[in-house]
Amino acid sequence: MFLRKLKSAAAVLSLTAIAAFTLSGCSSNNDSSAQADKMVLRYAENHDENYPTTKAAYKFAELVKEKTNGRIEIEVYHSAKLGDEKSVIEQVQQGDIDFARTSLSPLAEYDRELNVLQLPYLYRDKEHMWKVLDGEIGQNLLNGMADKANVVGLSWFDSGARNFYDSKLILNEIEDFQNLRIRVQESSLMVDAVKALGADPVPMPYGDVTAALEKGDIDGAENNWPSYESSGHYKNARYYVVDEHTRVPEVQMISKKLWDSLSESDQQIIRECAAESAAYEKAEWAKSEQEAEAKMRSSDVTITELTPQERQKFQDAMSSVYEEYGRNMQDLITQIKNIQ
Ligand code: GTR
Repeated sequence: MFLRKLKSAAAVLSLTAIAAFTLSGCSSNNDSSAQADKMVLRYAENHDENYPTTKAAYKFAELVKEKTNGRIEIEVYHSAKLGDEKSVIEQVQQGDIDFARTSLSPLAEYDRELNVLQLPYLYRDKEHMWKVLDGEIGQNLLNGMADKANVVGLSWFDSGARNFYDSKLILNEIEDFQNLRIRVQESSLMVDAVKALGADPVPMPYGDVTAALEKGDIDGAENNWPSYESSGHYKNARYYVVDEHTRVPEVQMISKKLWDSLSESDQQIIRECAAESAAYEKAEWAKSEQEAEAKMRSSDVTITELTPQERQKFQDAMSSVYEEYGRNMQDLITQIKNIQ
């Protein structure tokens, strides 16, 4: 009910912004029409205000405001104030929310090809992932979102590598996962990946995980260092295994409705600012990843590493995921793996 109210309020706001823009046109630059051209747009982010992706959202808003002389103003709603990721994606698709940053994982439910970028153990390391994202493959997949996911992809953000953690036992080997209730993102690929390890996947929104861990409704979850730390998951799930099973890029996006209504020069500005904010996020990410890891290592969280033999077993267990999600994308997967 609340969400519905929120959605309709959002729709009214966005439509007002678009209407104000459309009615007044965009070619005149005298003061009164610059005022009439003014757009106030909304950007959804699900982390708190100090998280690197949120800082990048603020940077993006600041750059857009600067480059349009204050004509386009973007308000950042962090901490999932506009809803969880799945609902935010749907609101962006409907044009009720103007901009968002979400994980690629839930977005891939609408554009299945994106799953290729989050296949377990796909990249050798961070540099490898960035070569893929910054190259032709990353650009094509970003461009493909407009038709397939009905949102316009603007840029990729870093989100490091994801690791498992739980509250029951130290995770050293694949056998430890048998029947563990592990929360996953609302992503069919992640559901199947966790099943392939012998665990019991529980998809749920990010914002519900802390309470579910506290209540013992789930035994564990998986995420990168900054999310593990900033969400407080570590307070209940004190066993963390550095298995780096996936690297899931974040996506900065704009609603297609809004995009199609913008002038070419505004589109150009938005693209430039998205690229600039992505470079900023990458730097903020690197700092925050190091800090969160150091903080966790100096806390009483028990951190284990996988032996190379065990890592190989995890990788082998993912063959069913590759069969299902890599179907018809064999060439693309090979191309990705071959990028040096
Ligand atoms: C984080 C990501 C969030 C959300 C979360 C999750 O790493 O930044 O947007 O997807 O993971 O696990 O739901």
